[in-house]
Amino acid sequence: MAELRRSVCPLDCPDACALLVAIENGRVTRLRGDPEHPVTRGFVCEKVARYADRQHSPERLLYPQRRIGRKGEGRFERISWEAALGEIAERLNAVVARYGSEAVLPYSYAGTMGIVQGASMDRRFFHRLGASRLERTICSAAGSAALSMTLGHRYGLEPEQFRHSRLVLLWGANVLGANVHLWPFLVEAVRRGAKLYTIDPVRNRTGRLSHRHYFIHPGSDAALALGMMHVIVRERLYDADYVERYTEGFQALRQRLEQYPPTRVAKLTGLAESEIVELAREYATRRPAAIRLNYGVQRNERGGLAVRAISLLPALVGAWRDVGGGLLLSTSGAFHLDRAALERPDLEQLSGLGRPARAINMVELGRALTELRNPPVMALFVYNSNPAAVAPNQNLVLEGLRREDLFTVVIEQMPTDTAAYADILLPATTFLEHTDLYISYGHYYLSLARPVLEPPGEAKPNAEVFRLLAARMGFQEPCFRDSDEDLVRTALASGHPFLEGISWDALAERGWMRLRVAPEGQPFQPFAQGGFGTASGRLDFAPETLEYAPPSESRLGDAHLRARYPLELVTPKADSGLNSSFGYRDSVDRETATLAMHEEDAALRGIRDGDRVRVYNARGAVVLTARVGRDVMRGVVAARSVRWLRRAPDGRNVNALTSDRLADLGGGATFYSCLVEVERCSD
Ligand SMILES: Nc1nc2c(c(=O)[nH]1)N[C@H]1C(S)=C(S)[C@@H](COP(=O)(O)OP(=O)(O)OC[C@H]3O[C@@H](n4cnc5c(=O)[nH]c(N)nc54)[C@H](O)[C@@H]3O)O[C@H]1N2
Ligand SMILES: Nc1nc2c(c(=O)[nH]1)N[C@H]1C(S)=C(S)[C@@H](COP(=O)(O)OP(=O)(O)OC[C@H]3O[C@@H](n4cnc5c(=O)[nH]c(N)nc54)[C@H](O)[C@@H]3O)O[C@H]1N2
Ligand SMILES: [Mo]
Repeated sequence: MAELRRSVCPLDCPDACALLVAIENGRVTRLRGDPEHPVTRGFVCEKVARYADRQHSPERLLYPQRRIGRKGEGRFERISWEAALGEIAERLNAVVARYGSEAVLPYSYAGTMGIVQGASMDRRFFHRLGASRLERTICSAAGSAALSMTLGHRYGLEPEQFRHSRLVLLWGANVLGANVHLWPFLVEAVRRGAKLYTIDPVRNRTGRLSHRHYFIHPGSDAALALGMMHVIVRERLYDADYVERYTEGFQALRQRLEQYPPTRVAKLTGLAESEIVELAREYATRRPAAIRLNYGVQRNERGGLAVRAISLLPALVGAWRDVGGGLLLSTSGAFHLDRAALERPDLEQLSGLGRPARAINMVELGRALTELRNPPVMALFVYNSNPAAVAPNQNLVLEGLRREDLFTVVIEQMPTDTAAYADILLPATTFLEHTDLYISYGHYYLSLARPVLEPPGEAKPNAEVFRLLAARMGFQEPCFRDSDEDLVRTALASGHPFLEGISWDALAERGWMRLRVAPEGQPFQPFAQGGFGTASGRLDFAPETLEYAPPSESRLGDAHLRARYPLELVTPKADSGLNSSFGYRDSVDRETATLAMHEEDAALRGIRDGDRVRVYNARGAVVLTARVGRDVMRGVVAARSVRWLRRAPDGRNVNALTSDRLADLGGGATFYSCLVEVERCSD
């Protein structure tokens, strides 16, 4: 008889689903969505429904191992936890003694979204050690910074309220692929007469199901938003009352907008003039109007500005007033956990460094490993991430990982491309085997998951690994003895009103709870009456910052570069994958092995559908299979990410092409500002 247990999907996805897991004889037999959860609504995506293949995979890492082959080769011998921890402590001590504590670099991202296994004991450990601090910028940094500047809060329209919208702009948002639990609300809205428009350089499944698709050149969204504002102001379609009451800088904005007439914006974005005008009119007059903005728009050199400009639109037209109006990029800023108590940055004072540790931007990992001095990075500690596959400028990253004098520890569940470079490889538990607390960046529910299975072999939760290591390093502070439950209780004790009534006990009983963002049963309307989190409480149009220029790496950018590499490459998320987490599956490998090309661009190069093509630029090259058609705009090529290197015949994925240049805000990544050329493979 199968037993049904509660859990929570830990993956890096806005949906943070509440799960019901059927278990029989210690194995997962079925995994489905909690029908009572207002956003999960009883279903899970296809990739998680199949999670048992990962949970019970014969490839799972079960024991600590020591490298015996060359770096990258993936040959290891089994060792005990005792030996592994002893060796790590010894090597870390040696590095610290010779080079100083900043020669140690942690590298982690969102393999799990859980705060216990993702950002608690690990952070304490590295702060206490005085390691270099990692700036976790690879995904959303530019957009987050922009949202903080503009709205002052990193949250927005509640997903459940999209059902009341009458116009929804899906702006750089592949909802069906990467945020599927918003879809039922959109379907409901459409049934009531809503229009659904997509704005994207790629027409994906979501675009094909929308009423209208606007192709836009990567990195030009700020120009489109400014062009729409130009039309809205010129035609007096803005909400003068909202603007007057809750914003500032409008008069200067008017002047700034004169620079963005539709004629100019059409050239910058690739939309037709008439499309810009119509879109602006419709956006300003159909109410409620919602924008689902996703991080696709900000993974480029002008990504910060794009999010800044787009997030001004709802204030200009007063969309925040309506239930079902406004904008959603992220909800994560509403989860006011006590991060300082969890991560204890104050422990750095005990490290002997005598000043704040230096910060290293994770986007620049390749440079950090190959160019950084005083001190160089001599020990790298990777967990919850797979940088060999996901980080940009891959050839430089791999060069760094190959360094013989670099001591690398990787904590992993699976034999990833990064794991193959480890000196010591440690086995991690999955979300079904450990405790964690989960926030969401797509809704307002907080969830707790307890273990539902025993860990296989000798796998351990990240927090436990860092507890053991802290003891080995002689860190005496009591905080290194906190249990996972202690950590969750600490996180919840911030005293913020949104967390009122949410406790370990309540969560342990129910599994998930809505934040107290609004009274029960009532919609959360964050900015209906202003209430922006800015210093003045008003939204500042700050027009002096709204100066758009095309990305240097784009068809209108650096002339020398675009002459050699005329095509703009975007590498958005695979529908079947989750970054590189399911890269072992054939379905993911197939989806990430193709390059979508416009038929005219293909014809110019003698490329036909199904041809093997070499995509290249000055940073590297990768071989993919061409899919020729009209799903991307002319001048743009698109490949889904992220493929496992060891499954690719040439041992590289699209990140061999992508740039480690930083975005205009927040030190964000610019994966989608990437010029390439494509040629047919000769054989
Ligand atoms: N199935 C699946 N789901 C996922 C993930 C996954 O890998 N697979 N990854 C998760 C992660 S890490 C994240 S951050 C989230 C959010 O993920 P997002 O960042 O929103 O997803 P992407 O697919 O990268 O980008 C969304 C869309 O933006 C488009 N785009 C790219 N450049 C531009 C541009 O300059 N302008 C405009 N308008 N559009 C552009 C892409 O073509 C794509 O359709 O999704 C999560 N969910
Ligand atoms: N070309 C291109 N590159 C991209 C992107 C893109 O759109 N295009 N997207 C970027 C974005 S948005 C993101 S967020 C990053 C994602 O980059 P990462 O956060 O590195 O995501 P994953 O590739 O899914 O790797 C997560 C790893 O963590 C492991 N893991 C999961 N749970 C645990 C755990 O509890 N403990 C330990 N120790 N390990 C665990 C998984 O097995 C997996 O190998 O990739 C970026 N890279
Ligand atoms: Mo991400």
